[in-house]
Amino acid sequence: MERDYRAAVLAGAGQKHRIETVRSAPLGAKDVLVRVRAAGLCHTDLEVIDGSLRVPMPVVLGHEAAGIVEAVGGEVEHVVPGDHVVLSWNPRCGHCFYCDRDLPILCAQYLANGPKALQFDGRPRAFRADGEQLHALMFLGAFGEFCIVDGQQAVPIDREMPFDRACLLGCAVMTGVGAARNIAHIEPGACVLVIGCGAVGLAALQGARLAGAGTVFAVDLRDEKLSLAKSLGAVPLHGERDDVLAAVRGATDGRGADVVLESAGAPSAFRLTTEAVRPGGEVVWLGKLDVERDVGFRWGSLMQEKRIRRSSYGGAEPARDFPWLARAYLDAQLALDPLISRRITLDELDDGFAALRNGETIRSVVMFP
Ligand code: CXF
Ligand code: ZN
Repeated sequence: MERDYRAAVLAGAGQKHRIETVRSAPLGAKDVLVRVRAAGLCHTDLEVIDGSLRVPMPVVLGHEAAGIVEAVGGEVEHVVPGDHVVLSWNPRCGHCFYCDRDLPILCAQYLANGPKALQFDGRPRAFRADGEQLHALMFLGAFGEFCIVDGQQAVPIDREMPFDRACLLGCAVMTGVGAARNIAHIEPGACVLVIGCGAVGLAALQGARLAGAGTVFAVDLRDEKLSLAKSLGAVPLHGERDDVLAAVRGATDGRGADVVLESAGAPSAFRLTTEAVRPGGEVVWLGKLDVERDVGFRWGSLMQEKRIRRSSYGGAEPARDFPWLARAYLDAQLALDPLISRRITLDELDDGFAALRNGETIRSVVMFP
C-alpha cells in the first residue's frame, strides 16, 4: 500500500532542501517500511549538498538512521512490525566475487546501484506529488518520516536503545569502532593515534579503548573536539600547537604508534598517519577527499613493513555489529551522548548542515515525532 509522508527533497547541489509530501512505492516482497525516528547529519550527505559527490536528483539524503518497522514484505522473516531497527547503508547481493571474499563494501550490486541513488534492487521507492521519481542516498533516504529499505538493511536492536543515539550506530559509530575492532589489530597496551575528532574519530578512539589499547592519542584542530576526546579517555594533541610526532615517539621508546586511525580527511592528516606509525605498524584510513585530488607522501614514511589499509564502513557486518554496539552503549561501555551536538527538526536540516560544514557540531540528529 502506498503512503504519503513528509520528506526533505534536494533538487540540486547548492540548493536548499524543500520539505514536501511524497508518496512511497508499494512494498516489495523483500522490503521493509521503516518509520524513521532519528537520522544523523553526516559529511557524506554534505558532499552531495556541496556538489563534490554527484548523485542523480531530486534526492532524499540521510543514511544514518534508526526507527520502527511499520510493515514488511511477504518474504521478510527477520523483523516484524514494531521492531526497533538501525539501518545499514551497505546491502550486499551475497554471491558476487567480493561478497564471496567477505568484502560486501565492494559488492557488485552495491557498487552498481549506489551511484544511481536507487534502492538496492534498482527500483525507486518514493515519488514526488507529481509522480516524479525520487532518488535515495546510499539505499536509504532517511530524511523523511518513512523509508523503504531492502530487508537486510534493517537490523533489530534492543528496544531500550534511545533512537537518537541508535541512529549513530548506522554510520559514524560503525565506521569508527569497526575500524578499531574489525579492521585494525590492536593488542592490549598498544599505543594508538586517532587523527580527527569528529563523530568517526570519537568512535574510533573508544573502539581502541574497548580493544584494550594503552595510550590513545587524539589529534584535532578544534579545542572543543579535543576536550571531548579527553573526556573519552584519550590524550589530546592539537594538530598545530603540539608536536604530535614527538608525543607519540616519546610514549613508545621512539618507535611510533602501533596503530594509527585516520578520520580527518585532509592531505596533512593522511601524511601524518605514515609518519607517526611505527615500522611494522598499522594505518587505517577512514576519511576521504575529492577522488580527483592527489596526496603526496615522503617515500621513506611508507617503508619498513608498514601496513596501510582503507576502510569505508569499519568492516561492518551490521547484523552482528549493530546489536553489540547498542549493548555496549546500554552497558555504559560506549559513550554516544557526547557525539550529539544538536537535536533538530526536519525543517531545520539546512541550518544543521551549515553547522556541520563550519565544524561547529559533531552530529546534529533530526528527530521525528
Ligand atoms: C562514507 C565513507 C566513504 C564511502 C561512502 C560512505 N561513509 C559514510 O558516510
Ligand atoms: Zn555517513
